[in-house]
Amino acid sequence: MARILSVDPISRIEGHLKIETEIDSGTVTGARVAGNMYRGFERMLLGRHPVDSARIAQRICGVCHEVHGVSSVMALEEIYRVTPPENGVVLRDMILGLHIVTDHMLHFYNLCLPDYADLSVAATYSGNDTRLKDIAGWMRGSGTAFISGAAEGDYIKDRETVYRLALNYFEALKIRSEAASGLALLGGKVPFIHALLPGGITTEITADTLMKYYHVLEKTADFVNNSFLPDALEIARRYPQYFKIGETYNTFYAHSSFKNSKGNNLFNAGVIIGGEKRKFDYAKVKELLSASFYDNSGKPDENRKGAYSWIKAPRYEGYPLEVGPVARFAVNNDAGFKSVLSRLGVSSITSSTMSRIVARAYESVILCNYLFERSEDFRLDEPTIRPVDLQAPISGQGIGFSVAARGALVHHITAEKGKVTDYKMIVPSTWNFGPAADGKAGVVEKAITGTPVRFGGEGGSIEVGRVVRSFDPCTACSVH
Ligand code: NFE
Repeated sequence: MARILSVDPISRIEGHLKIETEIDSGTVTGARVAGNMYRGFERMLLGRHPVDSARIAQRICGVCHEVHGVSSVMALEEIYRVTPPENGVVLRDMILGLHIVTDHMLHFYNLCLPDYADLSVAATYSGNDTRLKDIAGWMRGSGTAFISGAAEGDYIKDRETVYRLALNYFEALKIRSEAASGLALLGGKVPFIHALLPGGITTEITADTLMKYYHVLEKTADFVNNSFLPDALEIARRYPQYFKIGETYNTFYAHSSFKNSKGNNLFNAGVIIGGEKRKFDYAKVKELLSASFYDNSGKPDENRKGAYSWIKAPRYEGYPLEVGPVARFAVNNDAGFKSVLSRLGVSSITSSTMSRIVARAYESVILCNYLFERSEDFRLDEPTIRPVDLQAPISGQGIGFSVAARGALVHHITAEKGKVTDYKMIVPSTWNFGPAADGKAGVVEKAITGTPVRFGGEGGSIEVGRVVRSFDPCTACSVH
């Protein structure tokens, strides 16, 4: 007989997400994913001067604030009809790229790794390594969830591996914090960069600033190459079954991003449906509301019949699409990622729990390489901004097609005489975590369905947790 397993809220993610699964004979036969909060940023921006949006919209999320600033500023630049000087674009790329790498590190080590490794084993360390002694002492003393409360499951427990992973868990936090100071040097502050304006970046960049950025980039790249990618590959080798678990519709969507000085993109835009690549056409995107707590005009309606989530359901010509690093690689049929997968015995870029985990680590490697090159394009004697009148009573429409760690991001601003009259964001986690619509399950709902469940008591099923967390959920963003 089928049983219902409900986890609310699911831990180690951003925001409040409820996962409800129906399990029959040890397999998930149906799933509902519900965003359980409302933010209202699109409504909050109405009536304000459009320039305010690049500051306010960053507050959507404490994890990926920069991305909302950049997308918003790109939309504003269309309204102002201004193109930033090359230095302004280089700085944005340097900010976005380093942010995405450290966001991927946070996901892998601090949010997702406890699904695979029993880090509490590190509490038993009794050797002479002072760093491990510190970690063991802290774990034994604090009674954290490392020691108790983890869901039942098939975890890595061999000491040497856990010791290494536990060290890297903490090292990742340190590197992320140093990288944040590198981002603050370029963006004025972190979180919530305030140097981002339509026309470029206001920060005064000196040779010293660039050296400091370069220094944190080197440290980050060193960690990514020598720890992050090897650790992600180790998890992939130990859990190969997860290349077959967590598959979505294999429909993908990505924007172009990270141009170099020769005008080539690291990632090109596109949509993949039925294995075919198509040109992305924004007019084909619709947010469906039948299972979301909004009325047909988009106003919040907590009593809507049939609704179960505060997340809307974006569709492209009716198709739910997966976004994120795997989507970026799939749309670009990326040879490097295919070669990484083939060394793991996987013959093509397809959606799965483990392909998402490996994609983030590999993307971090290529982003670091890109950032070394990109920072060379900065010219100390040239401007970083083409200033505009920030109080001008501007009118018009602008759309910022940008990139975030979790996928393609759109900020769409309509303004009339210096006031926002409509603000629409189509956000990565909305694509992945949106509910069912028109009889089609949402992307993550589809991924969870079919998951074999061996463990699954009161704390939830570790297998379902692995599938859900492989998308790096951000409910704060998804409900914006
Ligand atoms: Ni709040 Fe975000 C990213 C955006 S997720 S983390 O990456 O945009 O939708």
